[in-house]
This record gives sequence, C-alpha cells and structure tokens, in this order.
Amino acid sequence: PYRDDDNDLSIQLAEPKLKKPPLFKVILLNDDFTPMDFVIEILMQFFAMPKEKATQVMLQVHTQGVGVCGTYSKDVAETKVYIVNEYSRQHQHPLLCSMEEL
Ligand code: NFA
Repeated sequence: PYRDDDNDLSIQLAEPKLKKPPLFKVILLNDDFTPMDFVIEILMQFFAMPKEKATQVMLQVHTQGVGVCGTYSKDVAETKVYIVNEYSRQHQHPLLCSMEEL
C-alpha cells in the first residue's frame, strides 16, 4: 500500500535536538533544634553517604546555613525532598529539605 515517506526522510535529515534534562540540587537548611546526629542519619540513610561525608555536610549546613545533599533529576529530587521532610516531621524535628535547579 502507498505510504508517504516524506516525513520519515525529514526526520532522518533533521539534526537531533535532544535537550539534556535539567538537574536539581537537593539542599538541607539549618535550624536551631534538629539534633546533629539526626541530620547525619538522614544523610547516611537517604543520600547513601558514609558517616565521615555525612558529618562534613551536616557541619557545612550547621555553620553556613545550607548544604548540598546531592544532584538529581527533577523526579528523584522531589522524592528525596518529600521523604526527608516526612521523616523529619514523623520524628518531631523541624529540619527542612528543599531543592533548586542547577
Ligand atoms: N543547628 C543544629 C544544632 O545545633 C544542627 C543542624 C545541622 C540542624 C544541620 C539542621 C541541619 N543542633
């Protein structure tokens, strides 16, 4: 049966315009109440950091006010933010996790 292949041809000849998906930093904000050990546990559990790295990032947040937990696709970053904030609330800590586009 007759098929018009013009479309297929133009698809092949056109330069591929594949945009790279945006990346998002997941960040932790300092507060005066969340225990340091709880923050370290979060970084180990949800961001797969060894204890030494988790301690460094926790101290960065504590002294600078903010620190980066990792860089992810939008979907993964949103999920990390949600589970960290949910987990903190369940444990009655005010720790805040957020995200920003790189
Ligand atoms: N500032 C908190 C304290 O002194 C520790 C903390 C670190 C909280 C990182 C939130 C984020 N107990």
